[in-house]
Amino acid sequence: AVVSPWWRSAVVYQVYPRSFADSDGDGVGDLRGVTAHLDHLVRLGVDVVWLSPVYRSPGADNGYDISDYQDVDPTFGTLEDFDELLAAVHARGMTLLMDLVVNHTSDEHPWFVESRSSTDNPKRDWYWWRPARSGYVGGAPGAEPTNWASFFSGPSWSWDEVTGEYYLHLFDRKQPDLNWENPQVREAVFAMMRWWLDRGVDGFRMDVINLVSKDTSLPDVVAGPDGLGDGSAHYANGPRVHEFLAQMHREVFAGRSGRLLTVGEMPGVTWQEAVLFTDPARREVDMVFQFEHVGLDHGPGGKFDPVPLDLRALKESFGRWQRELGSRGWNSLYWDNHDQPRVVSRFGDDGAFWRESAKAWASVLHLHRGTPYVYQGEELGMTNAPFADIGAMRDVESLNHYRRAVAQGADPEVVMRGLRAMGRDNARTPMQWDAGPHAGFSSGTPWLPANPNHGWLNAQAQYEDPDSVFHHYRRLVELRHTMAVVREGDFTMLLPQDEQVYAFVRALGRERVVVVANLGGSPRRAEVDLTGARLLLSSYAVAEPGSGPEQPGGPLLRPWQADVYLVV
Ligand code: TEU
Repeated sequence: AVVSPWWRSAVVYQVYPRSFADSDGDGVGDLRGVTAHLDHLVRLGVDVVWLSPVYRSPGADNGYDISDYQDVDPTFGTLEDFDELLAAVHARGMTLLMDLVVNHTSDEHPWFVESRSSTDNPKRDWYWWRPARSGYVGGAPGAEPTNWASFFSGPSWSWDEVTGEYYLHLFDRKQPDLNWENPQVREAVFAMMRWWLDRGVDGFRMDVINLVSKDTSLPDVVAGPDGLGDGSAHYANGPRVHEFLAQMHREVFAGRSGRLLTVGEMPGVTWQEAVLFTDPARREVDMVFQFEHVGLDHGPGGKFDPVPLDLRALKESFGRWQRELGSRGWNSLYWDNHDQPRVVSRFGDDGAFWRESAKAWASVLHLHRGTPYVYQGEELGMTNAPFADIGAMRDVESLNHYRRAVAQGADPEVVMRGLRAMGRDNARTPMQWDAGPHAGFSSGTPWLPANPNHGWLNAQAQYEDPDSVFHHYRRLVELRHTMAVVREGDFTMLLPQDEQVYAFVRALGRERVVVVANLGGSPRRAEVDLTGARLLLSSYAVAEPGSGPEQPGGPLLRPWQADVYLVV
């Protein structure tokens, strides 16, 4: 029999160090803070820690703009602090993934400083430099070499006075894209990766790694009213991306042993591409981290113009990924991360049914096939934060969007509504450890204020409450660790057309796990045959007559009732 890789039974916990725990009172989380709180992760039972970037960085995108890949930013500590954290993670039987941000660097990285210095600098070709469009004056509107919009608003090219050319940045202007066509760039990246693995890290979460191969002819795209369009057809899953990842595998990972893990974060990846990226025989990455489901509530005006989630669309999407990656590839499972609003606010009910809806979404996610990710605070049911106005926000994506939308005539209150619902700062407020000042995150003034609900929503309170969201997540992790059917079982979606019930079956041999979840605030009958089923886990502490498996026509589920059953 084929032995499945260790990570098929693993759960990943994402730490966003800036907001996790501050050990020195400067208001910013740090590595010693993470080390001091590892026992929280042990209690939860997770296996892998993914650490968002801690490298040296000017902080234009909270560390996703790196100026030195082989050092720790002083706000987070030192390399010695890092080594201590890594040893402490290993001592607890967990592994640690670094965040690998190599589609772009900071504009303050020495490579870019050199590259921008002259057109004949040896590193000129390490980035994407192009002259102004012919017939245009450099720097004038419309002179950009392509009309691709940046992910963070405005054009994806910035004019550089020094040499009179444009450079490409798919994200902020302080995040110039590396030119992976140049073999020296790839060698430099691979050498840096080997350096971290030699230091003892266990793998990488690879930031936007499917954007590294661009169509070198850089074609224009159909543009909107502002003259810019979505260029992703020419840089997402580009012509050489599989070749680059296979080379990375050979030069960085081949021949190494241990519990290694590689995760490709891939906006715009399709399941067809994902099969190629994660088919073990192709030796590219172990799993993809895809975006289809977190785009389903984006409206006609994009992510900051959200529409209500259509549950049938979510089931169609998740069902297709389950089916198509069934035997050949592997997917990540997530609702939250540092780029997404909090799931309980976004898709659940962070008021009356806060507890039940947080648990319901957790159960649905964790019992799919794939590797579940828990983003710090999600295991407590942390919610979106109340941002009074744009002045209270810090995220570059939100600030750029606000500035540009308002400059183009949008109503500031309407723009704020979109940002309050979807802005990334929602996920970046301090981790809520206890009911004390600043939620126990810092003795100083946090860089982003703690959510005022930390008085009742915090880890300390939840450890002591057996019915808490925290203990629900802990039980879900335990189910994955102890039940082969959760790890490996086949997946069948039930009731695909139901607008409020999410139900499915996992099957392995004679064992079946059935999940029946009412993802809405009104009672709902689920027409699922549960004869002989035994309840393993529910979003409600106490059963109610009629809502259980004994009902012949299926249970009448209470609002946000999500039950996990075992049938043997
Ligand atoms: O994000 C990649 C990405 O495509 C989106 O999640 C993006 O951040 C946003 O949602 C656009 O609307 C990764 C990182 O996770 C993110 O924090 C970085 O800002 C980005 O790459 C650039 O490094």
